[in-house]
Amino acid sequence: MRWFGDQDPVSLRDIRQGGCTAVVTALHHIPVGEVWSVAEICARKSVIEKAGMAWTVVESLPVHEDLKTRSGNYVQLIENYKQSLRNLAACHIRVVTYNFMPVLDWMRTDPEFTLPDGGKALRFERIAFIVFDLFLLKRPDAEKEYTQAELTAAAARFRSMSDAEKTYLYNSALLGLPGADEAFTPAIILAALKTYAAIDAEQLRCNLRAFLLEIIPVAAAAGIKMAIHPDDPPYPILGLPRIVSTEADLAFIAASCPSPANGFCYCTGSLSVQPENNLCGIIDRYGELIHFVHLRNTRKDKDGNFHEAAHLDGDVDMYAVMKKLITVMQETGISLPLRPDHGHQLLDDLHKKTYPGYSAIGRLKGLAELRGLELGISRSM
Ligand code: DNO
Repeated sequence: MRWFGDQDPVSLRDIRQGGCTAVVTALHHIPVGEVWSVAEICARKSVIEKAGMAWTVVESLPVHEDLKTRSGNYVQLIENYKQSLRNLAACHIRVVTYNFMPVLDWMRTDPEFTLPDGGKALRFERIAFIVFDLFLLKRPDAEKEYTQAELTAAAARFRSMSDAEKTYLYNSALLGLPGADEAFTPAIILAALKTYAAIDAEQLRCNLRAFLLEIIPVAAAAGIKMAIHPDDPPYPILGLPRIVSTEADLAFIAASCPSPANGFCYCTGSLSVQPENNLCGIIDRYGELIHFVHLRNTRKDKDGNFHEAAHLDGDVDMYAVMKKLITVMQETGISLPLRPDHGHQLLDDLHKKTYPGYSAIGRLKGLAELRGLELGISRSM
């Protein structure tokens, strides 16, 4: 399971009681772009080991915006990134997750969508997102990206919303901004978006390729496998290009710097929202480059809305995915680190404030279901 460090309301003891043998974490207190020193990495590692588990995967070693835009201080930032990789390797950490999403990480419009059983899930509602874009953020020219029917529906929705609902939507949409505890004003966000004014998908791809050509050889030499996380949701938003959304994107990344170290975080929740992605086909074609697995389910509708469904429910055929992953593990002889990605807020979770998606009980339910599925399939193969 993922652990956010000492300030995470879900403790290492909770995680261990869930049956985990390892945690996925990051040095969230170190500002993005600074080197992760051996001392800091070792300190975190020993806290986890004292709790009876191992630190096997970094999620994430964040990529500074200047590296994505290849501007400002990017030359030094690349050196820092390489040094962090070497330091992680010196501490025997072998898998590093990262993403290349401009400005934002994930995006939802409602982190407390109530399910029929009273549990809560993360949801993306397209019209609410358009309301955020047009009327709360007031992004210049945003209306050009939506259909007339969507614009009309968004205007009607905005008129019907109370001030409290508007504030809730605004805050929800910004939860996926790195450092989201800070107060992000529309002016700050619009300024960040503006840094991509001259960067289209093609340019961002070139920047990613340049980044890979620099860091992958260092990772490979140090014995680290890099795992790029797909875009969530997997399409452009707020006028920003997104280039890790489809299988074609994965093919571009793999071909940009061919190396076993240049791999993927296979996130079923993110990839499944793009209807063109064939999740089992991706494992067939890229199984050997999958270094880390996020298992999460989604339920989407024809209007572009989706919510996070229970791990064995939803549009992802988790049985088929798990079977393919087990086959890859048997063929390669490598046990892939796998975690339940997100979970509903259930039972006592409903009275606690955790990182959105990272409740204790909801994730444990997902983990238990996934482990049962894995054991059942592998015993029968
Ligand atoms: C959300 C996560 C992402 C992921 C990063 C990886 O819950 O899946 O924030 O950690 O995109 O860099």
